[in-house]
Amino acid sequence: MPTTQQPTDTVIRPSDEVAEALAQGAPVVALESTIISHGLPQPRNLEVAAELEEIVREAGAVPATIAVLDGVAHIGLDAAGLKRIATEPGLRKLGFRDLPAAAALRASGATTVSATSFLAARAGIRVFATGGLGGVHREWTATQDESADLDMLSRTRITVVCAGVKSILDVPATLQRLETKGVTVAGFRTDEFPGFYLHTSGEPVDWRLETPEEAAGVMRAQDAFGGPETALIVANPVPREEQLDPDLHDRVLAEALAAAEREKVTGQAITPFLLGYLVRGTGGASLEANLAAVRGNARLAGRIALAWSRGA
Ligand code: PSU
Ligand code: MN
Repeated sequence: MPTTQQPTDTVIRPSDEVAEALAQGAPVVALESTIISHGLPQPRNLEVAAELEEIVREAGAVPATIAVLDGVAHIGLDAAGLKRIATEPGLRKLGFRDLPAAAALRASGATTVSATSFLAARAGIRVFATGGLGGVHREWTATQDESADLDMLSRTRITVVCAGVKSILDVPATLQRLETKGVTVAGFRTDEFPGFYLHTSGEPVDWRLETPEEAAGVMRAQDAFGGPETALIVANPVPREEQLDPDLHDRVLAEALAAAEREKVTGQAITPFLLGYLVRGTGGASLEANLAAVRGNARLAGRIALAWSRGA
């Protein structure tokens, strides 16, 4: 039987800077691109893409924004790549399952948490920063819509720093799924699971980490136990003073959910639809809270990557 497997480097390409950092065991932080292409409005999104990379650098790590360009999964984008992600009309949103088709058909797209986690881990990156994870949608009993993020995190050895899961979701159901799937969840300096735009979702979290070194310790323990390659979720809340006003959040989210139902928005389109509705419906306040959360996550991810690279 002839082998049909392509060498990884034809489909996954680290930038020179990322490849060098990984070879030296230097800290690297993966950054997601769907938040840039589908999660944030233009033209702010391009500024944010650059800013997040800068935050990771200031923390002492090398940023690796991940996206698929013309069929190749790039681990680390240059300025032209970032610009394509932020501005290319009709850019696809690629989950893990879309990667083979995108590669074979030379397509381009931004990667979600599921695709980014997979690609980062394949490239040898252990720490990843995003905004809020995908999860179980509120209409799950009717639609069975559960983000592929959760399944991927149950079989990928990566640490994801996030502000919890998006508050448009069914948060308790999502936490339950993470428990069932064996994904380790810890709050960073909090006993409550963050609420993405909000400092807290009101749901408790079992483990609390105080320092990046403690997070790196959990990662080492994951490896020491071996077993299923599960993720570590470090849930890092947006500071209270930068959160979206909870009453405004609840009111506009209810409107957004009603609008999505009326307009029959489903599948991959639902998350960008709801996030976009919230930005407009809160006069941009949700955007500021989202950005504050993502910035904090990029910073903490950089510090965890540094602690991880320094070893025990
Ligand atoms: N975090 C944000 N904004 C986003 C996302 C995360 O602050 O837009 C994206 C991530 O890429 C996540 C995706 O994987 O939303 C979830 O989409 P879905 O619900 O269709 O799986
Ligand atoms: Mn979905």
